[in-house]
Amino acid sequence: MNAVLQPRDRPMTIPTRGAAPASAAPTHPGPMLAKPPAMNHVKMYTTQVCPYCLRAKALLKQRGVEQIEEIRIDLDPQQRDAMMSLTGRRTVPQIFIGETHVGGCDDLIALDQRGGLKALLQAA
Ligand SMILES: N[C@@H](CCC(=O)N[C@@H](CS)C(=O)NCC(=O)O)C(=O)O
Repeated sequence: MNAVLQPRDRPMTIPTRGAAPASAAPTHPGPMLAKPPAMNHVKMYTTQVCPYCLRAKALLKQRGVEQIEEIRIDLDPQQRDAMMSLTGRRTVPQIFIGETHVGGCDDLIALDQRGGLKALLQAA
């Protein structure tokens, strides 16, 4: 029995190294370009001269917070009253992350040390 050799019906393609065609480019950004997760809004009642406020802001910045809504109660007595009725406290800073009243600088540091700050900063 003779074997019948069939001609190839289409040219054989040989994979080559080098640049992939543009159509093969990925349509999603790589991990380096991925958007960071959204963060909860941070609001802080402060005064101009306040080492605890500076400490709290520095810690929040270290944890990735880029924007803090700062309410200067030394410039606005009505905001001081609002802060006291919202928090029951008279010292600054008073820090809110999203809807949560964290408290002052010591409370923020304690929350961070028990591992809760990052989670609270992550928007739901
Ligand atoms: N333990 C508080 C201390 C805050 C504090 O003493 N803040 C000062 C300003 S740096 C303040 O508000 N002093 C005014 C007062 O005691 O009435 C914290 O960690 O936030």
